[in-house]
Amino acid sequence: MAGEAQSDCLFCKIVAGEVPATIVRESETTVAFRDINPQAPTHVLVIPKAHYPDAASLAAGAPEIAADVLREAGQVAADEKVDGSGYRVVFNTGSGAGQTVWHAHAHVLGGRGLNWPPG
Ligand code: IU
Repeated sequence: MAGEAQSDCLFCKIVAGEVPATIVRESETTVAFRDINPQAPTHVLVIPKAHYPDAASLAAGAPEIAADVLREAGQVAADEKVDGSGYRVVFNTGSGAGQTVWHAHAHVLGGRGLNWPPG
């Protein structure tokens, strides 16, 4: 069923506390933790606790949780004090765009200059 934890999903395991992560924020519906391979001084992932494979399926299946993810991404930026200088919220969607983990997640990147267009 949509949203149910998947036994083979790394991020579901982080939500369940079965895999360690450096958690920086948690809400009723979301968890935010530091990316293990940071691409910027601030690189935090915000994920829904419920399992949806990507941002589009999250937005279609649970739009209120998608809004929670975006709100928490903004809170992470404020907590990390990168909101003043500018930051980026990215949902890689599909392998061609670099998605490697099939549990929806927002990358919150900041603390350095960010080029446009992205690579
Ligand atoms: P992507 O958009 O699906 O490529 O992002 C997945 C991210 O998850 C990527 O930046 C990884 O460094 C990150 N990550 C992690 O933080 N912890 C893990 O155990 C694994 C991946 I595997």
